[in-house]
Amino acid sequence: MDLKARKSFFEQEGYLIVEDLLSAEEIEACQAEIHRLHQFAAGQEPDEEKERAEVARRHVQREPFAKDETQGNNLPVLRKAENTRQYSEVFRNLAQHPKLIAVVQELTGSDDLLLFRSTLMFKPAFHGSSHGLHQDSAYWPMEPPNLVTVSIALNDATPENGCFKVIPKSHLWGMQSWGHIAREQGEQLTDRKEVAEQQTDMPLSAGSALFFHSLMVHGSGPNTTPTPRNTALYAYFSPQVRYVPKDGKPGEKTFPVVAGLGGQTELTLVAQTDGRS
Ligand SMILES: O=C(O)CCC(=O)C(=O)O
Repeated sequence: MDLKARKSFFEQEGYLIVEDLLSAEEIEACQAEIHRLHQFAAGQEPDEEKERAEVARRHVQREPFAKDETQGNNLPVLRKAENTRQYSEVFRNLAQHPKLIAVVQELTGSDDLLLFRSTLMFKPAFHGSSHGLHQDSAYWPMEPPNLVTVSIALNDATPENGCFKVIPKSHLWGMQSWGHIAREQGEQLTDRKEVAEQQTDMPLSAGSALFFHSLMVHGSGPNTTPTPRNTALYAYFSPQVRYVPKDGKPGEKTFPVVAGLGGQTELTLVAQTDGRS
């Protein structure tokens, strides 16, 4: 697909798969860092990594439905790690990978990009639970709801180990109600029977990536296999998107700049009373 075709596919379907975005060496470096973050979560860091490990520990979440407390090597069973760019050079650099940024610039039509989210999603062997169908923009204080997320597979992601499921074209449905996200292994991904059969598996080989619109309905199944399914997930937006926090949330928020904007490293968006920032 040429660039124009990729953009129009994304606009129509709400998602785009780009194969082989990362090299084997880059995947290996990400996997090694994931192992290190699990060691940090277990308090197994060397002295020179203490400070970084403490920050990382504040951002990891244990798998809520794990059958055991630990997996091999006494490492904890984790579900995710948020804000990876704060404590991981590997994942800070990955957020600005030139191949990744080029696709997001193409899909948003903007040379200037800010980073909304930098996360690792883990589906540990046998333990990984499901993510119920949802729309990300329902949870994000950003208007218009027009962000682009990428999920980069760091292992092969299959229907059996919990790859993404999307409902193509659902980014055109507007915001809807979906119920809870964290679901046990045996649970359906949605209680809405009328849409359940529209879910489509998005298997990815390691190093390939799924880009999707922040209004697209998506989720993922359980991991019932001996193979983990780990992904790096980033959400990006152009400066046309405004920060519109709900009551009680901070009136301004600083976001990292990952491309353009004259080379500045971050930008503070101020929420204004009329909803504009
Ligand atoms: O990676 C997954 O399994 C699902 C992640 C997801 O849906 C999200 O964080 O919005």
